[in-house]
Amino acid sequence: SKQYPLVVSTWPFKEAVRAAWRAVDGGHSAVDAVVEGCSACEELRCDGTVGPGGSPDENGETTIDALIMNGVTMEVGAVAAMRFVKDGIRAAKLVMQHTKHTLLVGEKASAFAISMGLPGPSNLSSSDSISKWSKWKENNCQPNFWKDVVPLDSCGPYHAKASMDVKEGGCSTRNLMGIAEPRSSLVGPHNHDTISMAVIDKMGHVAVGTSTNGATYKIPGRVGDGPIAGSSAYADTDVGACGATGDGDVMMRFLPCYQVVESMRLGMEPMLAAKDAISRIARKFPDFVGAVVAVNKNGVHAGACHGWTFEYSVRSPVTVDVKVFTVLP
Ligand code: SD4
Repeated sequence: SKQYPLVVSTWPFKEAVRAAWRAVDGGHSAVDAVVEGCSACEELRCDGTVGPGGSPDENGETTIDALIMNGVTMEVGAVAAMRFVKDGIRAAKLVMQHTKHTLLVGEKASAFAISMGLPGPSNLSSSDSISKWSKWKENNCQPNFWKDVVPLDSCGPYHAKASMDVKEGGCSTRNLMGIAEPRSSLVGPHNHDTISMAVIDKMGHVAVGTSTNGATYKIPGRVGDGPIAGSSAYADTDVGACGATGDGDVMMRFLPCYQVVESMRLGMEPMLAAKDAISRIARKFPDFVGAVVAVNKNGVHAGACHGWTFEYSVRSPVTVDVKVFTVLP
């Protein structure tokens, strides 16, 4: 039997699910409901890792990765490492709606978003992100994302690698435009919680979206799985949808959400498809931390995870308010 409209989201992001539910239950499209849901998380700064003021990079800056996908048309819009604009999912939607591109990055993504009417430029740092970053620096910037580069000084290894980084007093460098920017030392760990949301609307149309600050203390310029279609999310109205969260650097090598949807297309139940996608990654990277939530076009859902306990949220005609499901590794 069909159980939609339906909203499924990574983590217990109940307010976000409620916002998407209000939209889809009110007759709005799956795409619009995804925008409402993810943008609620951005405004609430879910877990301090979505929207403004979340997970700082190793320079202390918060940036945004976001994606939206329409499972009817297979159109995708995404922004990566977007600076100075807080509305990630809305920026992704503008890319999908108004351009023939799929992915815009960095300050050019910010300029696009602002030119299309989103607020900005604004500082995405908060007192939380600044104090988190300061503590991390006091703790010698451990853990970090470097494999084998040794810091030459307190400003980190970039200076040994990139001669265009002109060091200034007080740990700052000049960017490629010759503008001074602050520069910290080393890099960071696995502290992440992404909203990845799937919606089936009353027409049975499927859409997905993702919004995240990416990995905490990432190397500036790092783009995770968030804005990559098939990795953090994927949707095909003929089959279903998938959302992912976790160690994006590893997960994006496997396109787990594409894998989930394609497995379901071949007849796998959501549970098996989710477990299979996770185990493909775990076989190569036994230490990775991550999860996927799968939903088929009838609204049957399941999660799978590795390295942590995962929770996902569901609202459908058969749930009372938002129901949170716990998935053990
Ligand atoms: C990333 N996948 O940028 C994101 C972070 C995340 O749960 O999902 N955290 O790697």
